[in-house]
Amino acid sequence: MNSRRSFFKWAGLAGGAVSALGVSRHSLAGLPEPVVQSSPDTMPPLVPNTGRPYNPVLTLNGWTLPWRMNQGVKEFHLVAEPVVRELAPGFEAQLWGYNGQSPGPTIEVVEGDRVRIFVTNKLPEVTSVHWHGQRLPNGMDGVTGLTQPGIAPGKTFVYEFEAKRPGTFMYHPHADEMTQMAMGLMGMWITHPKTKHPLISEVDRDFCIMLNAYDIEPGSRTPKIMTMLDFNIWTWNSRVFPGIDPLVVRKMDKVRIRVGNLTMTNHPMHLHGHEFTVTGTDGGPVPLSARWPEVTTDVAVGQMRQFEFVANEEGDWAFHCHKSHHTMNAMGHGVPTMIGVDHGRVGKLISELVPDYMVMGETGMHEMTQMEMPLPDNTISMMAGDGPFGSVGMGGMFSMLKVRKDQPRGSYKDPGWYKQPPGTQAYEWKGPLAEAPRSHATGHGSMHMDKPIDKPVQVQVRKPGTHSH
Ligand SMILES: [Cu+2]
Repeated sequence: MNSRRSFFKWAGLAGGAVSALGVSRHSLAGLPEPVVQSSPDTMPPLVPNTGRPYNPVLTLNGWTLPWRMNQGVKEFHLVAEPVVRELAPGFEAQLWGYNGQSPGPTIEVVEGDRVRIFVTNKLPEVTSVHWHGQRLPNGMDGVTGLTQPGIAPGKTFVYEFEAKRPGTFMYHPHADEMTQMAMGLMGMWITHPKTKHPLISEVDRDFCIMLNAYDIEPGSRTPKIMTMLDFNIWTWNSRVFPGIDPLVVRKMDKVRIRVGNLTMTNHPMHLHGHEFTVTGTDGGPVPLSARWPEVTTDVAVGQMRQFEFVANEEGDWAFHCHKSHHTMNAMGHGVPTMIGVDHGRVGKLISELVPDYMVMGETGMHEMTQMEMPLPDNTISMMAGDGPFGSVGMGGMFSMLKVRKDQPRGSYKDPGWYKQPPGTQAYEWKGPLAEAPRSHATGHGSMHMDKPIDKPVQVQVRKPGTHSH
């Protein structure tokens, strides 16, 4: 078996930007040459041509790490290193990642595979890799200080174990986790079943999304690592909308979406237009008797979920985290609520002190989606993304499921905007509007009032201190 050659070939397959120079120079006794990805584009699924066959996943705005077979062992090489990640066009961050990107490449293996992973540390401090959710020998669990010494800068450690159970997993450091995860060191791991599994469906499309979050001040490039909860950049695979690729499927495709959460909060993942079933959790496939249909499923911190559905409704369907602050980008945080505030006088008074003061948010925040406001360099407006009918008003953890009947099988090419059949779109009512009857009667409470209220009372509530950085 000529695994070195196929390794090289796959490196090429995984996208033009992958560099695997020098792979052939190394003998199988040496380290596999690390494969590096310089592009944030979604790479096509990496179809295996050595080892057991399986149906590969698609990592949105990500890629799968090629391997080499070495006497029956699948060998991977991860390099932990500083990377520049494009979070969306025009918005870059200095993160820590693996093999050129954050998150690191998805690792795909098959149940029963013997796996050997070389981990080289090019960070300025010790690291380790914990294989989140796996059954493995204690000494391979990657907890610095507890199961192994930390991997010092410049050193390479070897992890080796059998991928015992099929499912969706993650990998991340277990060394100065607060810093290293806030900087983007993480990745997904998929173990495919080795034979037909009664609880694991064969699907036409299998998507992978890692939920991560950063706190990056508008105009800067490096995440703040001390942040505990107040992150301002909510990402899928270290991308924000409109930088997240759509999930493109053919009508009637069976679709699986795998989600892992390494942020510091939970994310209710919500799909429009379809019901899905959670078919797998951290612990593996869910028994059939324990499954129920949903349109939103919560993914808590440190959890993995996989859910499935048949894409039988054509259209461009929103798919997003349902926490509305998580579908906004950096500029949307730390802005006071201004709804109902008469800016006329306030604005004038403030502009005397602050010449560039800008009135905003009086009628809500939608106006900000279109705002022609000078942004600091290297950031993105809080809610962006134009659809066929104007601004989508979304950022962060948002994308679309694009279902088309004429999408070629296996093609992930963006088909453009859905053309709604005539008569199937919400429309403006142009007829007369009747005044709705309103009741002005005092309600019946269990305790009567001494003196009836003769005019409406308005209450102004001012919260102590606004929430800003
Ligand atoms: Cu969320």
